[in-house]
Amino acid sequence: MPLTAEEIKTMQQKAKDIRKSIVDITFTAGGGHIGGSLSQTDILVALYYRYMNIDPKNPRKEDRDRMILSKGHGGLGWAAVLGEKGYFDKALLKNFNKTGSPFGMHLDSLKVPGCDASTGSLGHGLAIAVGMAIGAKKLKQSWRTYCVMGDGECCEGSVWEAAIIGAFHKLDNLTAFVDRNRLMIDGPTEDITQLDSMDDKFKAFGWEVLHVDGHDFTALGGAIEKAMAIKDKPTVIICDTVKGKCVDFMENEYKWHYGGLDSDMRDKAYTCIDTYYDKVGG
Ligand SMILES: Cc1ncc(C[n+]2csc(CCOP(=O)(O)OP(=O)(O)O)c2C)c(N)n1
Repeated sequence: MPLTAEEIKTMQQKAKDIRKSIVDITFTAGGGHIGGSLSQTDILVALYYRYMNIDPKNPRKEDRDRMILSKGHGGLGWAAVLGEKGYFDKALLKNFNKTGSPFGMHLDSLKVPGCDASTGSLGHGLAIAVGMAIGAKKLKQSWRTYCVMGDGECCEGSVWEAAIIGAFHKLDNLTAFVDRNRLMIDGPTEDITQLDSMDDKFKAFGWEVLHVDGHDFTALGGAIEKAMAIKDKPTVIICDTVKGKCVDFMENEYKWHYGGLDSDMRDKAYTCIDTYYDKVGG
């Protein structure tokens, strides 16, 4: 069922709160992967606030849908989502990446409720997700596996090995996302190594490919629902996004892949987020 106007409004509000939380964590932690955390936010909000079968009070419930953040450096942004969803007390995020905190820069599945797999070394999440999806099929379980990758991450050959296996096993219970913000750690993806046409590449590997605006909840929701109905192959949703989304001095600047904020920059970032959501609602 398409998302209602009310659902979209709620998602915009959540995305706004989560983006502010990302700014806040980056400020208190003294630095973090803020650009990619801001680009992935709407994908995660759509999944966590509408589509995933989860219970934050029972994070290991057996029939839960699984989420692998393959671009593990987005852990800061993922923690903001998990905190907002109530997997743990949000106040814990004040100590993000500090000694004794459960949160390192990359989330640890043994320490962070809601984190199904520890990631950070790029190129491994899709293989983990493929394994989980094969497991669900073997156990005749109906839960789904979701995997969010970075576009720069797709330079890793292991992504494509996993893609081959996913298609071979006809994993229609697996939906992958590519956060296609077109920037990696040190510049534009197309200047460093050509990834276009990513659609054609995944198609050639036997995947269903959907391509959407990764900041448009209606489009994201439509694609996620379509993927659930596809039979006999996995789906990848390539999401056109903006690195640093909502913070004007970070948008499309690869230098904001990782950075720190002083209190002036933090306040400017809050203002940018407020201005954006005043326009789009939320
Ligand atoms: C195997 C591996 N090599 C290098 C790195 C260092 N690294 C961290 S983030 C990053 C760039 C990733 O770019 P992208 O996937 O596009 O991430 P996004 O723009 O979505 O943040 C790199 C090279 C790593 N984490 N793992």
